[in-house]
Amino acid sequence: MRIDVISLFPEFVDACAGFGVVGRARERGLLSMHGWNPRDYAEGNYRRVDDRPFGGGPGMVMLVDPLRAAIAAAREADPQPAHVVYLSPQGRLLDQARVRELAALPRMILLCGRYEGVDERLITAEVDEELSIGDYVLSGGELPAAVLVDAVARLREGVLNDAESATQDSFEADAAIEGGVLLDCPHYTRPPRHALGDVPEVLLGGNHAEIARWRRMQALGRTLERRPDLVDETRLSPADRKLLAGYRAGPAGKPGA
Ligand code: 4FV
Repeated sequence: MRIDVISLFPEFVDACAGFGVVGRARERGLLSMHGWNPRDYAEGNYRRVDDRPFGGGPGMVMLVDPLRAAIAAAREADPQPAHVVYLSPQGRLLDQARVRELAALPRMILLCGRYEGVDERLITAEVDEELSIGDYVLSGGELPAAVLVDAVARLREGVLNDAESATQDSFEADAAIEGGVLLDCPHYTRPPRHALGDVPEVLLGGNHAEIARWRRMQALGRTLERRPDLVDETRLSPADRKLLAGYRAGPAGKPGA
């Protein structure tokens, strides 16, 4: 996969995507990233990339032409068609389902805004999709771009090794449920006994069916407790309804019981 980043601080996203599985994916050529700074395409001695908003109001707005030239340069750098994503609070809220779809693309161009945002005419002309990482305001689109790169890269074939496999993650395939997605179950590792508590016996018993059942019970219980918006309880299967009842029935179902 190729990802081009349009940003006044291209080294920012490049740095964020230089560690761990994403960094390794780049070393192994499973992901390539390229930064384009609109200031390199700005006219005049001051190489302006922003100006005051028409209609007044606080802050500055990013100019059309430097961004348009930077996007054009990124497009021309590779013959593959690019899906252009503008990271902004006005975008659709990013979720794992959309991440999975984007991870299947050969190429993306990520547009990172600064100041109050980007001139609307540039968005209309060049942007295929607006995505938000959450209902809060950041000082720039670089962090959201880095979030998107990380979420997409780890789903690319060969990026995660078996131990790191994504399938068991929250919101992932194994966490799929009739009418929703599940949060992850609790995780434990050595030591089995600790001053802070013991690892649930079921996890030490080696009975994989029992372990899978306990993990699904935990995922169900915690999801309904913490994110009831993620699951439509009325659509649970009889088996999951029984598991949930077990979780709610008391300590037996609770972690560390
Ligand atoms: C944002 C978000 C975000 C808004 C103005 C950058 C900032 C500044 N992007 N999800 N939340 N962007 O806050 O994606 O230009």
